[in-house]
Amino acid sequence: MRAAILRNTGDHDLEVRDDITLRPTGPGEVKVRITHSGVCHSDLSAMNGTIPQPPPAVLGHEGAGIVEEIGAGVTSVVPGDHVIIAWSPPCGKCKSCVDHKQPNLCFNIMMVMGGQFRQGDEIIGSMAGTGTFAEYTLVPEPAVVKIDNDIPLEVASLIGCGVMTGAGAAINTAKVSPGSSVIVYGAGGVGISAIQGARIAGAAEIVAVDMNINKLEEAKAFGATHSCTPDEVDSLKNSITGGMGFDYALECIGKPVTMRAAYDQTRRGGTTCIVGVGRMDEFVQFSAFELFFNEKILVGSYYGGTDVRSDFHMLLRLYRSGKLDLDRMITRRIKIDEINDAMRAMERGEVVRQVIEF
Ligand code: PAD
Ligand code: ZN
Ligand code: ZN
Repeated sequence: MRAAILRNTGDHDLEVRDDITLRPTGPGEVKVRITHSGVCHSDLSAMNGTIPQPPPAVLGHEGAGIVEEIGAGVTSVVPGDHVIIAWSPPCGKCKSCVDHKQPNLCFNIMMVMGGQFRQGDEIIGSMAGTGTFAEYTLVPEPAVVKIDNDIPLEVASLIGCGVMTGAGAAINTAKVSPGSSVIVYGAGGVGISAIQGARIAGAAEIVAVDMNINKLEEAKAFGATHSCTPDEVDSLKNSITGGMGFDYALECIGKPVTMRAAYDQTRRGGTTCIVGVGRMDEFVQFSAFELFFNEKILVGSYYGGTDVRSDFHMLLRLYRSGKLDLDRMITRRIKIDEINDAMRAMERGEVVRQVIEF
């Protein structure tokens, strides 16, 4: 089958091959025919080493498709079911899942995912254990969430990462409250989803910040009430918040400079939510005084604080009722052969989401 592989960390291009196979479906596993995969910035970050991903690996982690085959003991899906792939699925039994009620942080399933692809005898890994830049993948049962067959699978694929992450960061992690002011750094797939999450949560003002001016109008179509480039933020802060700062700032880029800016634009006592993924060897500085003095809540958001078993359906209900716009988030539909062009377009900040159609 066809798949896009990262051969070495730092490679500029993925290798699109047509001789990749899957190992046989084992007990508790589900083989999925991937119909659509979104292209998330984290895939690019796996290529350049921002996100550690041992090569060789089939990239892609934002996918949906149709169950092809189930292993012994699988009960939640049957062949023909439509599913969204979850890259951090809950085991449902551990401390994270049960005691802490943070199933997004469960490692038990994630630890055993991956290693499903082969090129000849060579084992090929997969991004976050999922590898959705391939015609088929094989994952443990908790990593598939069954959805209704009438949901377009291209839309469903986006929920697998970017939409769940951004909307979940606003709704679950930051817990944006009605009538509040929100600033979102980055208007890519994750940032646009955070803007939509803030709108759904009832924010009064939502400021989108992006250095790419094409994104500024686009962000307004998804619910931003204002938009600006980074150097124009201070004047909007003054006019919207009287200089106090925003109730919530969500960073959806992954750079130290914008993480620091998000903290600075948060009002005293407000919430700074870091969604973007930066490098392990990059740092954000805070003075030892300001953390106490400002009493800001500084919180990371991993997969939008989601419980995929319920939140995917929550987002799909919002989509069906017209409150979450997913159709217009798809800037471009591509074939797997165009994946490297898609990465370049994302690097240039030209797109909200590109979806690979298999
Ligand atoms: P994207 O590339 O689609 O969007 C990023 C946006 O940021 C683009 O519109 C850029 O123009 C803009 N931008 C870049 N640099 C700057 C800057 N210095 N100032 C202003 N704007 C800038 O990415 P995405 O939306 O797919 O992903 C965004 C981040 O979220 C990225 O770091 C990704 O790895 C991360 C992510 N986190 C999780 C999680 O679980 N926390 C999940 C998925 C993605
Ligand atoms: Zn992602
Ligand atoms: Zn668990």
